[in-house]
Amino acid sequence: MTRQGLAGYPHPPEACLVNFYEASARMGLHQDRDEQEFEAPVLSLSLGDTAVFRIGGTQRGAKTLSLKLASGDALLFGGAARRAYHGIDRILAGSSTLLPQGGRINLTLRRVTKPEG
Ligand SMILES: O=C(O)CCC(=O)C(=O)O
Repeated sequence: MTRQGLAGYPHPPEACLVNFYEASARMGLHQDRDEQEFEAPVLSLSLGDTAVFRIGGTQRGAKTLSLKLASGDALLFGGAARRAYHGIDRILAGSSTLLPQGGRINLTLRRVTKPEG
């Protein structure tokens, strides 16, 4: 792996958001737009139970597609997908034994500020 790592972006992330999903948890469709730097992809790492993930376009109401994110999966929101609406429809309880109590952990690593220079 190069210094740019999975994200293919030459500056380190500045924040890691940790979400824990119990079996009944959902996350509605939203855009990640709190950061100042949109050239950097958001790197999403999934641990534990599989999630049914939904992603659409950059406009609310655009066509969406659904995919399963299993434990160990890494997903990059980069390029046009950086501002795509996305969310979690459901958690498939019991699909992983990684977390003894079940559930899912999602880590999103984010560059927040624009690099200087
Ligand atoms: O849990 C996921 O895979 C998505 C997390 C997410 O959309 C977010 O933290 O903004």
